[in-house]
Amino acid sequence: MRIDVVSIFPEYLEALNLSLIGKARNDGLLTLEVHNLRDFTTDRHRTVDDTPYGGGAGMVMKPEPWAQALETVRENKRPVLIVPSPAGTVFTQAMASTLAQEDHLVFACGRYEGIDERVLDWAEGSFDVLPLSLGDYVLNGGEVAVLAIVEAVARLLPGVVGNPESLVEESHSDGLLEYPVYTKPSSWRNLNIPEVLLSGNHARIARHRRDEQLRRTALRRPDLLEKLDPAGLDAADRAV
Ligand code: 6GU
Repeated sequence: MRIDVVSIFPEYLEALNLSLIGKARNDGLLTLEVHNLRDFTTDRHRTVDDTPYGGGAGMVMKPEPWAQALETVRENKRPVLIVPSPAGTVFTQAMASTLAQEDHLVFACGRYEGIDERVLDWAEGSFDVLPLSLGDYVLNGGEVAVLAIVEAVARLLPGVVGNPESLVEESHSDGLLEYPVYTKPSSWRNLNIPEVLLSGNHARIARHRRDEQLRRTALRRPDLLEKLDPAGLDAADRAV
């Protein structure tokens, strides 16, 4: 997979050199380039923003540098152009799985007052434009969202996560939150792990974990339970 990120704060994206993503890049599983939007300006001051038409607070990102930057990174096919924005569709694990199948993702980091809307209209001609939000709160710019989205997508690429089984039993992979996990010692500061985990009875352990997933999801994320397909629940699930 190829990823290009365009930002006025390329240093923000340096975290993508670290850990699993950094290793995936070194191993050639992922090609990732960060571009400074100001390199695509033509004026002496490298101006990227201007005041909003119609008035109002803050500044809006000018269209010309964006068009230059996006034309430069596009190459030939129709990449997905992800525009992080609190006004986007909320990003989910299902979207991460879909995006992990793509050849080329381009991220356009705007400040939160936003990029001139015509850039997105124009980009529709040669990109699949996807405005994405991390959730219902406001960040100062798209960079932190790019870190989150790139990590969620890149860890699903073949070979990036050492043990692919760890991708199966994790939060959101089956529409539920993950069950709680424990390691040694079995008794710590007078707190004991659930007895069943020491039983060696794999069916009972699986049932216990499933019950914990359901309980935790009902408590913390009742909205996820509403969305579950009832056909995926067994009689024991319904009893929890
Ligand atoms: Cl993707 N961008 C910005 N600027 N703020 C956000 C967001 C994204 N998601 C939640 N808040």
